[in-house]
Amino acid sequence: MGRDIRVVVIGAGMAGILAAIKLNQSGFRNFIVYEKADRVGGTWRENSYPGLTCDVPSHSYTYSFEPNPNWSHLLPPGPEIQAYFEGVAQKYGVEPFFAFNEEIVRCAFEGGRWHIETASGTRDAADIVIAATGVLHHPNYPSIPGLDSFAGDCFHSARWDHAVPLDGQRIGVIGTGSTGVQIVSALAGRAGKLSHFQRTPQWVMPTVNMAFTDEQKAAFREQPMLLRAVQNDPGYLEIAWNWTEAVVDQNSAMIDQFEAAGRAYLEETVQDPVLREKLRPAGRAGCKRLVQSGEYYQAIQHPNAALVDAPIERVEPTGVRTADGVLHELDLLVLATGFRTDQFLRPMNVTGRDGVALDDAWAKRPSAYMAISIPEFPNLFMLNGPTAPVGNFALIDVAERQWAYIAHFIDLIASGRVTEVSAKPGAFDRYEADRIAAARNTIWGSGCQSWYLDSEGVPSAWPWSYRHFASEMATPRFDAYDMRTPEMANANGQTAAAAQQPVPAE
Ligand code: N01
Repeated sequence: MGRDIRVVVIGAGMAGILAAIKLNQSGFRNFIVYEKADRVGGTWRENSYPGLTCDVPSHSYTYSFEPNPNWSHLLPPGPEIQAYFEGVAQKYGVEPFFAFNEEIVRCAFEGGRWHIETASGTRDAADIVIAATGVLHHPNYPSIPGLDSFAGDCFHSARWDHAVPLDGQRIGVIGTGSTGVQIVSALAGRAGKLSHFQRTPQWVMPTVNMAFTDEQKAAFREQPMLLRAVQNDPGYLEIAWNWTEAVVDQNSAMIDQFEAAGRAYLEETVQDPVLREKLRPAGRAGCKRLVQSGEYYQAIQHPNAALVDAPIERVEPTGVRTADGVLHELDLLVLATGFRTDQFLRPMNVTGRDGVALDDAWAKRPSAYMAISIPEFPNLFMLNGPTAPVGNFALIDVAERQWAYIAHFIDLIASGRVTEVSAKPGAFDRYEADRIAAARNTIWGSGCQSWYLDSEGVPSAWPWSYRHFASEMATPRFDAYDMRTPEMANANGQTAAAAQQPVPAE
């Protein structure tokens, strides 16, 4: 290392823990992870609703370097994932690098460094900022008339109040995404009456969440090769990678196969023809994120459960009034209404070179070259940032590949050969134009409403195959970056002109 650089990581979720471990392992000690909450875990800390389960297989939803022989199920329950992240942070000795209850409110690139301020007044200055702030964590509160007038308990699925009783209660759940489906599946046998308010029927893929036996877990513990083999299960990886090729092509045969499987499952599982038609999805499978559940269709047929597909007209003090005039009386109303996914990094006040505001740079839509770097925001690198692969894929693998890419730039800056790195505006513009063109042909652009879409209806997820993503992350195009050298800073002051620099040899 040529100089002792300081790195600030924002967020102690899955990606922030990864950054801390990788920095520490690479010999960096002058870094800190600011976290607004009081412990690690990100989305798995914030979500604690009944039935919370990851629909990516547990051994794939695992850091590559820290396999876990003890996963209880094929699909891991949320609390187990939270415990895994806490355990990994502890095992890798990165806890001393976390600063909890520190919400960053301002990040400004001034005089060649990032100046950081937290809500509690802490100030810091860093050479590099890693944004590991996550995607799905700003609750989307629906604007339903009268919502505030509800006299019972009401909360968003990511703000679960565990003091509120559930057994025997009249519970309403709004939303039929993965979250609403998991909550309804968990509560059907517990609620006195469960009303599931559906605006749009979903494609539901049958999934069996097999428990690992004690013998299997013992074998994983005793045979590291076996554990590695399960973690890198070629069968699962092939389906998952092929799926990423299917979703970027609206005419893919694989999507037809998934639709056939979803239809067959609906026919086989739901007896009442009226209910079956209410549940029948209209658009293409995968347009909204696929819901995977082996329990939901059974749960909604529970004698105490009802699917309400009449549109919600308003909320009244005693319940939800639907457009057919029916008042659904409730003790508890759960808003499983998703997240605001346009809020990357915000509400932080972020300004780049020459005071350019992130809100202005992203006035149209949040984006970043290769989902990593924004022109004129030097040395700011994002993990799971805008336009990164999302949707039915393991975000841990995404973040690990992104880290390998970002590490090249961290090393260059630490070597002292380069002081400032950010995507060139031209490279970013070409990336955006290609990305938007490709995005329109993805399944997410096939005509449904979902959190994948930006304000102009353009899907914001990585619109190419995962193989392409893996290849881009493995071989950064250094010539797409504006890299400033110490000589330029000396010649022109800290804000040297953005000349087309030869790429420093790796
Ligand atoms: O949110 P969503 P989610 N009136 O946006 C409805 C991840 N996740 O929390 O479809 C009535 O998918 C809305 O209706 P419609 C995963 O990436 C992962 O369920 O727009 N309804 C929809 O039904 C997932 O994709 C796991 O018509 C309203 C629902 O609310 C992401 O989180 C588990 C409404 C929102 O669905 C988000 O899932 C759980 C209104 N005013 C979640 N406003 C894993 O297993 C919204 N809706 C990894």
